[in-house]
Amino acid sequence: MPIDLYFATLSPPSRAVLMTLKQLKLDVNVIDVNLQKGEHLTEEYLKRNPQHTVPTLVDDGFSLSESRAIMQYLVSKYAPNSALYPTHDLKKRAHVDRLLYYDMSIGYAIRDAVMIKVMRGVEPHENSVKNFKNNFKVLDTFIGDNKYVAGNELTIADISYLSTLTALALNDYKELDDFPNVKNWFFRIQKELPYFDEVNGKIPELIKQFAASKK
Ligand SMILES: N[C@@H](CCC(=O)N[C@@H](CS)C(=O)NCC(=O)O)C(=O)O
Repeated sequence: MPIDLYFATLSPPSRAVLMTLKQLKLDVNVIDVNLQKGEHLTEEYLKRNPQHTVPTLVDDGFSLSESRAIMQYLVSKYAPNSALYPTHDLKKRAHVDRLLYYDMSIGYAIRDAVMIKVMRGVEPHENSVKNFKNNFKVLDTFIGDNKYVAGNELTIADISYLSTLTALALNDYKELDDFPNVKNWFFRIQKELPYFDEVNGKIPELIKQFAASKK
């Protein structure tokens, strides 16, 4: 039975899950959900995911939301203890988990300091800008000289952060200039992933179109 993924292209968490499925070379049935048309608010969708968010995964009748939980589930089930999510090594796994949680802070920081202009038409509050800088400074420190976010091997944390950071395409990634480790990692690692462009290649254009449509 193929895995169903309820998905929206502009949604970074949706793309993080799709990249994880591709990294694991799993067959997936991608179902586009049009959020503008409210397709995530139907009775049928809410039964699947009361949070009414994308992504939602349905695997063999098991329905799951929250992209990071989905990525953890997929690797734990289909590639247990792979470097991608080292399920049997408590400390390594805890470090990946920590980074996945921190990615949520990064996502909110981007939303409040960058996307707010597009979504609400207002300038970001100075505290949001400060918070953005503080969060990215921490991420820059986490990455340091590492090849990947969590160390020497690709993990689902890389995939999650890569996707989260694509929102910065809105301003051609100029915010990354102050965070050289993040910038270097972001542009280097995406080239290593053969599916990155297929999943994310159109985002810079789409995100700018979306911003223009909100003006
Ligand atoms: N923390 C969630 C966030 C999911 C989320 O907020 N998705 C947005 C699109 S990026 C969505 O579905 N919004 C519609 C809604 O909340 O009704 C995850 O990582 O899956």
